[in-house]
Amino acid sequence: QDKGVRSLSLAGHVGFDSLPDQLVNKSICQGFCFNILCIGETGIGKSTLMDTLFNTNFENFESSHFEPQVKLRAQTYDLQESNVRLRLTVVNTVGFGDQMNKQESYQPVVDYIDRQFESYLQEELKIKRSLHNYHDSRVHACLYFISPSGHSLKSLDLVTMKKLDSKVNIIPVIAKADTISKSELHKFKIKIMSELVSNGVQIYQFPLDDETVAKVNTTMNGHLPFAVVGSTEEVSVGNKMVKARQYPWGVVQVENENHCDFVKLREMLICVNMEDLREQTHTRHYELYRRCKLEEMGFKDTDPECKPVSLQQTYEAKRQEFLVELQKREDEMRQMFVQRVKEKEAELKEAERELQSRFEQLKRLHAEEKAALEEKKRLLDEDQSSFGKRKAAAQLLQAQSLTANGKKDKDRKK
Ligand SMILES: Nc1nc2c(ncn2[C@@H]2O[C@H](COP(=O)(O)OP(=O)(O)OP(=O)(O)O)[C@@H](O)[C@H]2O)c(=O)[nH]1
Ligand SMILES: [Mg+2]
Repeated sequence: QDKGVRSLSLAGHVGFDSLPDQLVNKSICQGFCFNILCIGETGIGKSTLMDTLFNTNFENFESSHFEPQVKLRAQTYDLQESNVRLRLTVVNTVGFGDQMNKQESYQPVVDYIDRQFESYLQEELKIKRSLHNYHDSRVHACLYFISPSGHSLKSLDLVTMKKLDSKVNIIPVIAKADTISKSELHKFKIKIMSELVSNGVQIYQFPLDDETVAKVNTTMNGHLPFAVVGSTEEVSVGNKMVKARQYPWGVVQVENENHCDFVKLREMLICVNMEDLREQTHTRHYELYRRCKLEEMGFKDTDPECKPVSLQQTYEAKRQEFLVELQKREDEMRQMFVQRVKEKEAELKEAERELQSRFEQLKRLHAEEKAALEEKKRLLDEDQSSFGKRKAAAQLLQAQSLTANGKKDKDRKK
């Protein structure tokens, strides 16, 4: 008992003993929401079991074995039983186990579950939140359908359940349990449980903290995984019509506990532990997701010296950190810019120098060529003038010889 708090007895009726009833009325008024995820290979009996469990006909789409990747199909229904309204979402895997690669099978399932947590978290973080009329799509129960091989779990089963056990309440069921003999089934159940334990897979345990159901839950924990049979077909047994599967050699009654564990599953999933499944989803699985997500974003409850840190402080610290980082980046960019300008300048200078030297070289070449040409011209001029002189001398000589010959002729005639 708290210090400073005293217990008093009441002298007469006050009325707060109606609080539980107020709670019940409010809940009934609000209605309930429950989301089931069925994981299992194509054609293992997921849809049939859901129809059998809820005594209705959900829309069923048969899938092919040739889906390129696993998809999740979610459908939501409003159901009512007496005055209680239930918004039920059934999510089915489509094409699960038909992929070559195991990761391709389980990853879409993991992503789906995380997406539902994420959208709840986003709603919670809003300034104007409306969680009271928010459609909560977080998965409350995951029925994992094990194929009735009688042998052992497939590695895909183990890997998938291991990936999911911290995110969702896993309830393993052996599907189509009418296809396996009683003694084989017994051994198969033991084998499955020991494989789950040795691989550290945590499946959902029916809770024992509520005294009123502790006994039945303890017994039921010992019957896991439930071996189920689904059928919406009615067969007459004695003078009653019962859900059953009829074979040439006999009838398997769905709701007969000597035939299978269907009734146990319905009791545990719907009648006894639905609220616990909802609660565990919120307080365990969602809480873990939320914590990891907020820590990833840098929020903490305490500083390194274990003193409490408020959201405001964390925000301020983050903001400061961000500003410092921004300043650093800006400086870096400025420096880089200066460096680049310098480099470019040096490049340009180098190019200029190169051009200048090319120009000088060309000028020199040109001058040399010019000088050579001038020399040639001079030589030519010289040649020309000496030729002229020689020509004049020759003409003179010719003229002289002509006059001399003329004289001789005259002399001869004479
Ligand atoms: N023997 C036996 N057959 C079953 C059982 N449940 C369903 N089936 C049959 O298995 C076939 C497939 O059942 P569905 O319920 O459509 O299987 P599903 O897993 O929903 O299939 P997909 O949605 O296509 O992946 C049908 O022919 C059912 O009649 C069962 O408990 N035992
Ligand atoms: Mg189906």
